[in-house]
Amino acid sequence: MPRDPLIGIVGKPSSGKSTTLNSLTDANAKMGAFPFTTIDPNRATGYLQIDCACARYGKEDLCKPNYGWCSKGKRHVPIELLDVAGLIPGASQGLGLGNKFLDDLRQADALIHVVDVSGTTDSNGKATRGYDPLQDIEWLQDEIRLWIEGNLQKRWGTIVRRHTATKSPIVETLRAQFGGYGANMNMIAKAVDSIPDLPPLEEWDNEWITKMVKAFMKVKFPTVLALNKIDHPDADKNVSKILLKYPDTRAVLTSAITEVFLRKLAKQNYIKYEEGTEFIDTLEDLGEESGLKPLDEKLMQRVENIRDLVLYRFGSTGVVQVLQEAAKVLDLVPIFTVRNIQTFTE
Ligand SMILES: Nc1nc2c(ncn2[C@@H]2O[C@H](COP(=O)(O)OP(=O)(O)OP(=O)(O)O)[C@@H](O)[C@H]2O)c(=O)[nH]1
Ligand SMILES: [Mg+2]
Repeated sequence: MPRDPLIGIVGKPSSGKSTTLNSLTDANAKMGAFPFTTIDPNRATGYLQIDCACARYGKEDLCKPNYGWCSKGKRHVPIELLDVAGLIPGASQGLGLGNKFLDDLRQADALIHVVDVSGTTDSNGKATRGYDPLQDIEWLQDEIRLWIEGNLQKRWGTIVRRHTATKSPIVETLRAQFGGYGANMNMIAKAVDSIPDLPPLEEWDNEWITKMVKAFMKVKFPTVLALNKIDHPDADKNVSKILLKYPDTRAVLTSAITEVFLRKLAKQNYIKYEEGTEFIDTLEDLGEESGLKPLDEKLMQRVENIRDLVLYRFGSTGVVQVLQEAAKVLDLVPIFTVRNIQTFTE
């Protein structure tokens, strides 16, 4: 079987990358209100929820997949998530933790860019107020592009000489260069085809190289924005600005910290919570037979706040939807294999 898809979680320090990872997986990555809490990447498995084929045949009770797991007709398909160190402006030139962790991202099939829309952290992840997160969206893409471009430009002379000597097609030459990012021939052909009037590679100047890398990034690292910290009062106006400026980007509103908290409460049997939904039930809602533990006043107040500020306003904490959006950009097609279509075994 080919490997599970890998999604890289990127963003500036303190935007909530590790919190997002923890909210989607059983990982326990360190989270902290100071930049560069994460240095070495954290990898964990999240589960994408899709409708399982068993439900179409009323075979939910028999469904015991070898791959992922199924509950009541909902298949949970494993997806690998990689939470890396924060990126800051100038990272491609080595600022912050620089290139090291960009290398960790090479094998990613898509990216989730976690943007802190509360405006409480500056571009370096330091605590502030009233920061405009709109700028983060652009410079982060630029840093990734400059990193790929830098790797290409270092060897450009040699690349062109070999390309000319071997009379290779452009896709072949680029395949050798972009192979390190796990790119296949199809992806490179798609990127090349997307650029109109592309001259022969020998004639490319820096502008053409930039165009090529941008096209390559679109294919190799399709990106979903997680507009995180929507529970913060300043988030609304920043979200509106971002959606207005980038109407075509895939963006999902999230409160990763809320999801982490709710999953924890559910695990400790204080609430019933269906991940990705707006529904939380407490002992008060469900009664003694639910087996739930009672919430003290403080916890009750927090749950009420979460209902008002996040769940009722936005419909959910958004993290499950982020994973679903990421799966969409990956163009994943689920295939349900069974040995026998009558008995649905294996
Ligand atoms: N209000 C609010 N705070 C959040 C949310 N998600 C994360 N935080 C807080 O933001 C801070 C940074 O979170 P992390 O998950 O450590 O951020 P990171 O992006 O992994 O940071 P680095 O590892 O330093 O790059 C922590 O204090 C979190 O509690 C959220 O949805 N809402
Ligand atoms: Mg982190």
